[in-house]
Amino acid sequence: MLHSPDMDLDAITKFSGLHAKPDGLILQYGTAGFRTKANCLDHVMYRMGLLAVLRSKQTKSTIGVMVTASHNPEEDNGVKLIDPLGEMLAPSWEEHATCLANAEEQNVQAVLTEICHRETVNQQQKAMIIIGRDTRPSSEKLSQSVIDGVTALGGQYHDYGLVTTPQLHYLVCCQNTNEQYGKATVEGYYQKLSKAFVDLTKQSFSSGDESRALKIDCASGIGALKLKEMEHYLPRELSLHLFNDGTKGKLNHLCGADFVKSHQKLPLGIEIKPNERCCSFDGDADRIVYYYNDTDGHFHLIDGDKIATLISSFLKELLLEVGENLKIGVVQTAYANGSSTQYLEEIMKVPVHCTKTGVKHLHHKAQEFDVGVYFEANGHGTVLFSKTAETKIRQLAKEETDEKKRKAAMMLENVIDLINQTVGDAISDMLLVEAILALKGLSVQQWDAIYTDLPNRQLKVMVADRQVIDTTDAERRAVRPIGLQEAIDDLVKKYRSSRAFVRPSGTEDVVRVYAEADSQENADKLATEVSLAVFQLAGGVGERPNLVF
Ligand code: 16G
Ligand code: MG
Repeated sequence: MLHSPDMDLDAITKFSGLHAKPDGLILQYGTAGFRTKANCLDHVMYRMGLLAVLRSKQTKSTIGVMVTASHNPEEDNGVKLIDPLGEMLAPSWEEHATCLANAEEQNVQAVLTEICHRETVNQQQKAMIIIGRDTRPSSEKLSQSVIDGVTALGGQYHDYGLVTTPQLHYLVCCQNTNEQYGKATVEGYYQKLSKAFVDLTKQSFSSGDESRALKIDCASGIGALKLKEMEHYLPRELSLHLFNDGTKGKLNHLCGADFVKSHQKLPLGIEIKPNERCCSFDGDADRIVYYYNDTDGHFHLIDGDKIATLISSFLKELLLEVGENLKIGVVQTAYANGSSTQYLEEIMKVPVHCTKTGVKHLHHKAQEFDVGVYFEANGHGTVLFSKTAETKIRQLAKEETDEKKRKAAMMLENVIDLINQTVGDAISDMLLVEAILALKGLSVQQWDAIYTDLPNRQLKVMVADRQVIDTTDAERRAVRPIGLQEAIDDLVKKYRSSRAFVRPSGTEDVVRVYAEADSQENADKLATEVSLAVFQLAGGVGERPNLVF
């Protein structure tokens, strides 16, 4: 076995004993890091502290560690590592993370040594880790375990304490770009975003527009704390009313973006009048959905697809005015409503691409465009500008003599500074949406009316082993088990404007089923029939799916 002479093995072992792994517990670094009940995670936190040090040494950069379980129940927790430019951890390191988290106590050292060897980690290199956490009661102690891991391997750290997930991504990026991306403080984040927002909205707010009210359900999470801090930086014309602000109520319980999206109804704890514009954040403020109630009391959801459509049509207009042949593209997943894809492709004439579920896949694809807009229907998304596009836009904003063109470039420059390009960010997305609505003078109903969502239904099916389902074509078709796709194809044929797909969840032990059709009744029927096919062909357990709507 190889030894890394400079790793303080005694220190690792000593601390490791204080953060013992429960026997037999196996966890996976999934689409969003490790996630499970908070009381099973102490050893994982400690070990992710160790791993972050190795990753920092290898990349010679600051690495982030975020303690959160996002939209999961308050009793859960989780952890994810953030790579140098604020991106998700590289896939090969996800594997190391899984290996290290699952190693039995006596093998921890060997696994660390193996990772150092495989990744040629230079032990002499300094390591710097920055740490953040959400508002869960368990988060403070768990982030202390991360710190124990970092210090056991001689790494330095800065604990930012309570921050949103996207803020930590921002901070990592700032640290590794010599603060070119922004000042590496939470205040720096507020300053950068609010300045861009003020500049972008200057013309609309100064034209005597009355105050624009927005009601925000903060999921009783970190978003509330951070919005309260940020409010002082924002113009008074944007009046934010916070609900579920964490002073009472349980995190994510009957509220938050995930609840609103999946139940398609108002969160608890918010009071709204007809046609008032509202939005919900999730527990770590990296997702946002909008909604309103009409005068008949009907609830209308404006999900990630509609946010992407609003943003991309605004950007496309500006890009046309700038006229530099900068290409815009939209990236979605199979969950994107069929109407949104059709609208983007056929009416807006914007190329649309579909990737597998999970931010890292969308992010990766969006990097192929000059301007890549990516959003999941669940409200996670952002806009990426290529270096070339950014340079060009900043140059035009400064030097262009054609007034109209320069103004468009300046607005694009404001968008570049306003949008968090490291990851989807509820706060930054909200400010961009609010700016666009103000500039365009659009009401929430007018925005909603861009296109009509096809009725849809999502269901879960319990199976003995969800990995028996294998998919292709960005999860839109099942290749295993044999016969399942044919069964789905036959069912889809029975309904108009219909579509359905199944995929194993990356975060829960279930198979997810999605169906869309011309009416809610048909979408419900199709989803149920497809669930039954999964149950029969993929080893369903427990109760057989049946129509319950
Ligand atoms: C995670 C992903 C999210 C995805 C969701 C799907 C990140 C940061 N988050 O929350 O993008 O939509 O998983 O969950 O990548 P599922 O696999 O259980 O359907
Ligand atoms: Mg989240």
